[in-house]
Amino acid sequence: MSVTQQSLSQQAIDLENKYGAHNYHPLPVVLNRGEGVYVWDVEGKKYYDFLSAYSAVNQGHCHPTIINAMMEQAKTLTLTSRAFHNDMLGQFEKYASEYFNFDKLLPMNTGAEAVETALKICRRWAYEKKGIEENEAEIVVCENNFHGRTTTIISFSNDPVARENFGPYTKGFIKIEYDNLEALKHTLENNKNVAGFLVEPIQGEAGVYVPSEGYLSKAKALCEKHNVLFIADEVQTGIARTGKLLAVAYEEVKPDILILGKALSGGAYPVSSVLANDPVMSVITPGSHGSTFGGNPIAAAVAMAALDVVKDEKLAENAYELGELFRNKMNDYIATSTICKLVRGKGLLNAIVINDSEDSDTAWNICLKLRDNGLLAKPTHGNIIRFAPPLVITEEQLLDCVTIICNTLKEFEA
Ligand code: IF1
Repeated sequence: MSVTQQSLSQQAIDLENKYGAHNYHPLPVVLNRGEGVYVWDVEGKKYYDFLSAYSAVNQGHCHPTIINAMMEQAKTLTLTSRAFHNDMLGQFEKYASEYFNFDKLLPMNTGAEAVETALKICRRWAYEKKGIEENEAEIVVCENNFHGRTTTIISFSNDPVARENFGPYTKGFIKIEYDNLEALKHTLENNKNVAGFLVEPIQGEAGVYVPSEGYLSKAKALCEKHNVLFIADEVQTGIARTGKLLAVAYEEVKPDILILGKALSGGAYPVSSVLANDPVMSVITPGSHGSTFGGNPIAAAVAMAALDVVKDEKLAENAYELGELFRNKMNDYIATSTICKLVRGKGLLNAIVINDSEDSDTAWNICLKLRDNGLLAKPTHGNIIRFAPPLVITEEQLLDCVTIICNTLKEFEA
């Protein structure tokens, strides 16, 4: 890398540092192009993307089907607001409702907005259908959850970095241990005001924490018994990421409320949605909820194309098979490794645990070396590295990536 080339990246980083709020600590790499599983930096170096914009780019960067749908729609009609109808929204609502097998869909833009929407639907349902007294509804959530950044959502986070000095916090949430059915059972039996249980089928931010087999289906059964809505946040796990269209499908669970975002647009545009059947969705009435951009024609066109790609290219099947292969290969390496002790995940949502303290910078340094070796990944919670490539990755590419990862880890072996 020459001095002038190096300064291209540095210039971009300096610009962000000077004029942007410092709400992130990105890996020092500046990207300006993406295609499929690859991204390129401003110096022209090519990388495998093993983050996929936190699982938004499941369909691969700049998928032509999605980009064409977006461009065609952008030339025709971009935004009407919901004050008027547009001819795309209904098509998208029908398409996605049938695709995920629900009666109705409510479109929003970001994951956090969709989570907020689900919480509002759940509370209304509690008062209008379940008969909970006004303002008394409680929603059960899990420790180490990640559902977004709004003031209400961080109110039930237990990440001090995400919460500190953003109070006062919203009331009405009960936090229980994740993957603990006894805790859920106890909470439901002792609180008559519980309206819903909000859960990630795999905890992403917590470090790709996969719950015990049977947890989701038994939690769903407990919710049914106590007339409590099971709300699945599949913003990160959904749309084929974990090897099935939805992660809850592994346990044949049908959520009462399903939250989707990220890959619903293939990363091309902010599109999120909440899906539910009529008895739940009917609590939403004109004026009670909305969004200027939610359900706009571009979002509708993009999301239908993005979901088409998932089916046409069998991305769930690919994620399932290559996920197995990835964990097998990593386990082969781990058998004789001291730096890495564990790989876990489902489909192509995986993480390795680095054998060092949570506050060590080893995982960060490994990610810097991975970058130098042509693969981009990001640590989560100090010593965990998440590996989530676009689901369009081929077996040959995946094996190439396993080689990069193992060769990089070798440099850190004691
Ligand atoms: C950030 C993590 C991923 C999510 C689930 C809702 C949302 C998210 C399960 C909100 C968002 C993101 C946002 C991103 C980091 C990131 C993340 F590391 F924090 F956990 F993906 F792994 N539900 N997840 O994972 O969606 O409003 O962002 O569209 O920096 O906040 P959003």
